[in-house]
Amino acid sequence: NLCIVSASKPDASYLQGGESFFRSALASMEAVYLSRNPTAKAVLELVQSARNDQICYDHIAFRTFGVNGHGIDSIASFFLDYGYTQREELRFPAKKLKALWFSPPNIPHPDDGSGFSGPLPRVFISELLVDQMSQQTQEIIRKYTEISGSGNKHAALASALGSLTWEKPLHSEFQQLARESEYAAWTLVNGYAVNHVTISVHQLQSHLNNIKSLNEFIEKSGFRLNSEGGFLKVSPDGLLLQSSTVADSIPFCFSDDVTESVPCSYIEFAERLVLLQYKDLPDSEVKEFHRRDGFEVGNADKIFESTSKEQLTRRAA
Ligand code: OOG
Ligand code: NI
Repeated sequence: NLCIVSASKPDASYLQGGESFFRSALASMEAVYLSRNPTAKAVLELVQSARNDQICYDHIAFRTFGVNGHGIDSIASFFLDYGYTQREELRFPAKKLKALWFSPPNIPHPDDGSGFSGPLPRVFISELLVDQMSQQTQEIIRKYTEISGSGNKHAALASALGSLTWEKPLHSEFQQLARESEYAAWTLVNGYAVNHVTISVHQLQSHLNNIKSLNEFIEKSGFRLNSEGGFLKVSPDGLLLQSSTVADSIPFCFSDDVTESVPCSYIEFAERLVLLQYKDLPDSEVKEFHRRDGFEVGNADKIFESTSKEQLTRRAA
């Protein structure tokens, strides 16, 4: 039936022809991320070297300004065009944020692929509820999103290039945003840059394939974990375990020539345990879909703090 076929949503076969393009775009986003975030790069190398291991990404995350088409949709459209499916919404009223996550198309992947050559990751995209900010903060955000013109239509390109779609702000504008929402200040200077990638802990082959060992290993190696609500974040059902490093920071030259160090990105770790109904499956038969899927508001709320001043300036324990 032609009608149904033409109206149907892009599926795995739609991705196939464009798959290598899609994966190279992700690889460019990752290259920008690794070049700006020495901790993320070093952690990936260390975890990989533990047993010449391949690393699967559980998810990749972006932040946006929820105003005039610059919100979640701006970067989500790229993933939707390549076969991703929109899933649940998460709300963070105190932080004035909302988020959506997207699951990847179900396509065969090479067994030996690491990073973005392996299984495609979930995507987690959040947006600042700009309307709920103070007048002063809204004006700054609207100024930069407006001068970016159609920048919101090219969010994925901006992320792959490592460019902002708007001009650099004044230092005082960054400070105004930071006082009210550290998320807003982060987004103003990082734009569509990858906020973090997340290592899929249970998919590691080494002894680091449980999050407690991995956390110990990360700390022993001299990296700092986000301590908000405890190093380990556990979902109420006990099946989604997450932790993250404290973000790196990078000198940023504001448009008034003030240079100050600003937070950039971090790396996260997620272990998804096998769902109760599959608990008797032999280990060798457990696939990703037998495990806890999705995200958890309580975990995410604390992981957002990985770029906060409080975490960045925390004294090493
Ligand atoms: C996202 C924080 C939440 C998760 O996996 O729940 C998150 C952010 O910092 O932008 O990554
Ligand atoms: Ni995350």
